[in-house]
Amino acid sequence: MTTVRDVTYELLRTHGLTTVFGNPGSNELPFLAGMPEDFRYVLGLHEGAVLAMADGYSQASGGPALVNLHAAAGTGNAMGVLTNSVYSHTPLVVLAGQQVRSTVGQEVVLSIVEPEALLRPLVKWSAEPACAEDVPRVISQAIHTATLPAQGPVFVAVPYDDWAREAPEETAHLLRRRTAAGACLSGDQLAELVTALDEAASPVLVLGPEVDASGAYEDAVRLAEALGSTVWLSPFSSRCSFPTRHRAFRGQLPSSVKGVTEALAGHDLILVLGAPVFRYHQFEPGPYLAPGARLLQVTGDAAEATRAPMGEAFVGAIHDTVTRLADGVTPGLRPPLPPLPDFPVPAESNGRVHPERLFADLRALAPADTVWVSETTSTTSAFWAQTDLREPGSYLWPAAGGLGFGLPAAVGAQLARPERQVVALIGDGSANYGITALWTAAQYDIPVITVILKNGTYGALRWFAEILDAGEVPGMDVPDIDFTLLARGYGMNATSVSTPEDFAAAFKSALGSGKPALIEVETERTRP
Ligand code: TZD
Ligand code: CA
Repeated sequence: MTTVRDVTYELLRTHGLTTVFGNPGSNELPFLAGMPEDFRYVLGLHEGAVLAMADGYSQASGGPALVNLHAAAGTGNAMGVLTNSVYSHTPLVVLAGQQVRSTVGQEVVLSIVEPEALLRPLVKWSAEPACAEDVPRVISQAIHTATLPAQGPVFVAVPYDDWAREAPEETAHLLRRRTAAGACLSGDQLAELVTALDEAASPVLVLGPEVDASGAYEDAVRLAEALGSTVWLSPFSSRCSFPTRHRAFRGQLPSSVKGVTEALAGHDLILVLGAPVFRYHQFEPGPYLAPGARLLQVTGDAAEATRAPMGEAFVGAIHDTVTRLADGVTPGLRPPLPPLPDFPVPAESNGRVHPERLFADLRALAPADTVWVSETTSTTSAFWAQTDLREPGSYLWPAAGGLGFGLPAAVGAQLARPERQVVALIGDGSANYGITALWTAAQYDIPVITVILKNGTYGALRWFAEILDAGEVPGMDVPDIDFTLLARGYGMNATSVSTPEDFAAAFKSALGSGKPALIEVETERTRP
């Protein structure tokens, strides 16, 4: 007899979903028991870490990732970091174990009440199959829904007595199903964009995470060079879609209305590719656009197009659009841009390492194709000033600012990309939300290097409190945490340093070891 479970594993296999990120409970045991040998189960000790590991894995691999969580409690634990997956458009297929079908209505212990509602509005789609026979089809639907544009997380709750039921023969069709999306801009739409770009006196590109995620990074460089335009990353961009030392690169846009408008002043045409318009954060009102500026947005996500407060939006595949624009615009209309100035000289380190110095040193110490996963909130300016990212897929950041992403996402990214070194840059506040992922890295021997920037405080919040003129605020500091003890407790090598020289030695030794390692660095306080 072929069971619902047999067909489901076969289905997961056909979609390449043979890595399961999970944390188990009784409801999940019938699915997990006797997992086929070609599957690998990656255990995380807290569901936030499980989900963020899967997210990092998915973003680094470019494909969907499978998550298995326990009932409502385990699923709920993952919700905080799931806020990021929504805005990074990460195709996560989250399965949770539901209680025995006939008992759910009684709300027996571990039943998920209203499973469709549990993760709303974060998931793109959620379901509990209407009967056991429909489980494989619903999971198939979930995978296709997560991976068709605009990609995003989905949720399915499966009653645990369903797995052993006989699968109807017709479910075999699911194994051969495919779905494909082809919505590219029409020739007329593209011509309109090309004309606008050619006729603009001073166009500027604003690139969002979708450019890097869709594989359009190199074409974005071609487009910028053909246009002779400058390039910004969109505010709060969760990926880096352009080489940061290219002469066209101007950095990441600030996150307030006023800041964005000022940064883009003087451009008559703003072309936003693969980003919302805009992901503002800091409330600093002002005009959305400078007088005379025209804003055109291209995005693969219709919701990003419709909710923007200004501009003209086109909804279509980003990679295709960037390629055709790079081919279509008239090159050489504008004078070449001057080269970038040298890196700024980092501030002095006195007794503690200044973040600018740390990032400058890392630029020299780490391989050029390092994948940086950053969750260190008061050091963003220092990072962009000192960093030299020159490859696609070099940077991940929590897309909704939900902390607890960075440390586990780096573990997942390193698992997905063993050929590239992954370095996590994590604040001593942020580290605690996802700290248990150190154990997974150690147990599965995933050689990620975690650098903890220890300034003893929630630095970004201190800065924000000043901006809001909030006066004294409780709960701003996080003194007396020894991350080397925590890391060793989870089975990982760890060192603590307070000078650039000791950091360099520790980092080289971590790189050479091929083992996961944590380096705690006593850092100076700075502003975002
Ligand atoms: N909880 C969660 C899950 N996400 C959040 N974004 C916050 C709380 C609030 N928060 C921020 O937005 S930044 C920040 C907090 C607590 C401080 C992080 O401190 P850090 O980094 O040590 O990681 P810095 O460089 O000292 O700011
Ligand atoms: Ca801190």
